[in-house]
Amino acid sequence: MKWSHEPARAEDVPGAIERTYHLAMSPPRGPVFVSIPMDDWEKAAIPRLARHVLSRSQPDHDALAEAAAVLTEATSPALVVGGAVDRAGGWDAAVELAERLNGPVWEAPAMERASFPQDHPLYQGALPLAIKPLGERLRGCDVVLVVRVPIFRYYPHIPGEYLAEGTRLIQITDDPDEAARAPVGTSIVGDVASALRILNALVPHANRAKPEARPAPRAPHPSDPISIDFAMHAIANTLPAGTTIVEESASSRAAFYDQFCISRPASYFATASGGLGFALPGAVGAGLARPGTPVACIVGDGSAMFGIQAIWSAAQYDVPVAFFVLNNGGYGILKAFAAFQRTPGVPGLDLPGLDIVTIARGMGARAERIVAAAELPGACQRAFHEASTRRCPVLIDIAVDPEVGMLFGEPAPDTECG
Ligand SMILES: Cc1ncc(C[n+]2csc(CCOP(=O)(O)OP(=O)(O)O)c2C)c(N)n1
Repeated sequence: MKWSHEPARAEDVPGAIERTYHLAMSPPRGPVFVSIPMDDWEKAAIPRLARHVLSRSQPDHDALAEAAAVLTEATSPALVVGGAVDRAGGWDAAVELAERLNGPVWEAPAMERASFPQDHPLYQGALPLAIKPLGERLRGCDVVLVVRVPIFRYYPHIPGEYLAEGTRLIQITDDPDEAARAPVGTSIVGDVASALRILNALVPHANRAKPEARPAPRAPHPSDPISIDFAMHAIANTLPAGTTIVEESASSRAAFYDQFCISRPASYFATASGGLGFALPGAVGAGLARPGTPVACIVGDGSAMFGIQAIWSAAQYDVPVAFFVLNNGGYGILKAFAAFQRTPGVPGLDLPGLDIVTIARGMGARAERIVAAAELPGACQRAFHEASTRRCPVLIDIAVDPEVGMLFGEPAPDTECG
């Protein structure tokens, strides 16, 4: 919460509401809370004129000129983009800078939006969500420019070096708090899109060899039980043009990144923090905000239950979202996490007795359950078609293989806090 406030006098309420609005909308945007005592509404307010607050702040030019010089002289620079680049309207500027550097581009771990075309030859994928593997992934880069990325988000604790020796990190962020708490590097605070444009004017096209392209994703074959790779593949291959994707797929996220290719700004949304319950209402919000365009919601069965009533809202407001529930019958990621932490058999991680199709129908959606891989592509097509022609939510409950892999492929290192 950026600010929380209760006005002392009734006549201060309009000003407080306006203040919360301007504060919420100033970078870094975020929630603000104002509490209004219940009898204040009846009091006469002091009239106020509408105001504008223009809160875009320019980053320090000298600091950017120095960063540009460091990037120009680097032998193997890399760019890491965070979701807020897209939010700031910096997608094209990020592509231009990457092409000037001719270096690899990664997305931040657990990004909430895509900020770089994933079919671009410089794109390398998302960084891993743990200290040691992330540091190792960036090993060999002498300068890493991270743009509007918290450095970094980590989930399992795998101790190691934040960055390999010899790697220098420069962060650009519009969030002074993010800059202050970063464990490594130099931070430049200011509007991210402006910073990228200024760097583009200062950094010449480099003469470096192009980094190796990342390996092409596997094309999975249909098999029963439905593998998570095939489920993602089937959904990705039936997406209508211009689909907005809202995703909360926990243990299936790696398969999502493999099989989907986000190549347009503002077309992919996920939770920024990992708190569940974002995807279903987020997808309905996207559908309301973008009438007439397709919306796909890709969500785990556990995550779906944190916001399941959003289906009712979609039905009531005729929002044509196609919901795809990856149903592995439990909290797969937590099972993987338990195995990773050498504590297998943690109770309470199964979700038996849930009939998501009946729940969805009960709230006004059309819904079907798919257990055979061969039937999935057709069901995905039907979902998009029915959602758009009938203008209603459609849900496909996909019974996927409940087997989940180990996080990072092996148990946590045997350390005090690992
Ligand atoms: C509000 C909230 N409660 C609990 C958690 C802990 N949590 C993280 S992932 C997860 C399970 C997600 O299950 P599901 O969506 O079925 O995906 P799966 O892990 O099976 O792929 C839980 C409960 C959380 N992140 N947020």
